[in-house]
Amino acid sequence: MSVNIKMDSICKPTFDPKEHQHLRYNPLRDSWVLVSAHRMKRPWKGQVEKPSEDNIPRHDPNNPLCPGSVRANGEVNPEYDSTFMFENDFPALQPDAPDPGSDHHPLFQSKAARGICKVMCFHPWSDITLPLMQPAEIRKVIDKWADLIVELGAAYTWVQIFENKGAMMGCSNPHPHCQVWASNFLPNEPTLAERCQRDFLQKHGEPMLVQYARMEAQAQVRVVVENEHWLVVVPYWATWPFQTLLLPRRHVLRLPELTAQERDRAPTGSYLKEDMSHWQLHAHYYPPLLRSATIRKFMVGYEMLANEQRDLTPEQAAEQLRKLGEEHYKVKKTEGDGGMEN
Ligand code: H2U
Repeated sequence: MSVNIKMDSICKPTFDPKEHQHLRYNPLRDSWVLVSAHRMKRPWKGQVEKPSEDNIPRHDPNNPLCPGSVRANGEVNPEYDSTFMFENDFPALQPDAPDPGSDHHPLFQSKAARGICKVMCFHPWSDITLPLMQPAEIRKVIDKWADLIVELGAAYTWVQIFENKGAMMGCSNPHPHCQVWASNFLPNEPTLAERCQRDFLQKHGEPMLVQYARMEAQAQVRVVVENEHWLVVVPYWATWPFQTLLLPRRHVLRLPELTAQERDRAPTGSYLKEDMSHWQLHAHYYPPLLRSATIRKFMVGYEMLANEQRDLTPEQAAEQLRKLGEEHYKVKKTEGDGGMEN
């Protein structure tokens, strides 16, 4: 017997998350992700993306999101000098779609989906993105988001604010903008996050993401950047290699509750009418990258058919992101010629 124990301890190396695959639990989705960091060692023979476009004109009269341009529906945009919002001319959700009725076979169910889709331009220039905008300009965007949550949240169950950024992620237009889709139903992801956070509060007596932010702030292993009010971490359960989660340090249900100071750096939000003390405002960032700005992560065979999987640990990703520093890559590039005119 004693020989066997000895053999065991000789043969089995101690667990190292960077070397040994393991599963991690995502408490917001009640699902597991397979972490196999040793796969980063494999040589890359796959697709290499083109670097993102650098020569975007500041103003293009043919771009329907620019000030003064004509949009697809024939309307002319005002000569806006800050944010600008309009109803999406190709909305996925409309307020008045007819009800398909509810008398359906269990295998062929459908129900009414109603809502509204808006597009919000962040800035009059096409060659700028949120990280390159001035804090006062970003603050206007955040205030507008908070107003939208109040306005649309009064009529709709869920208001989703999102930015599809870059051609790699299907963004149809380089002009800095986000979309806002408000729906009369709770979409799948918020439904999961809602149930998981409600259950967590019941079981553990504290909102999940409030406890999580505190523990990550203490551990300082997955924190990418933090300030007095906010924390950005690569979540313990991240699926995308460089996925990050933005969390307030205090308990905040919704975007409109943020103080002026907090709004100087804040994300999107949620709006539900019932008791939501289990909920915590948070924003997800899902860069589609695997190893660098030009090698992307494809969610394919195993991820589609079996389980989400990642190739480096969240701790390694956080370390890489921390090392990048705060200077925007475009500012670095143009340092020689005076940096971005902004
Ligand atoms: P994306 O780049 O994330 O696709 O967003 C641009 C949105 O702008 C897109 O949803 C809308 C598209 O429908 N749009 C208009 O509503 N009118 C236009 O004239 C051009 C684009």
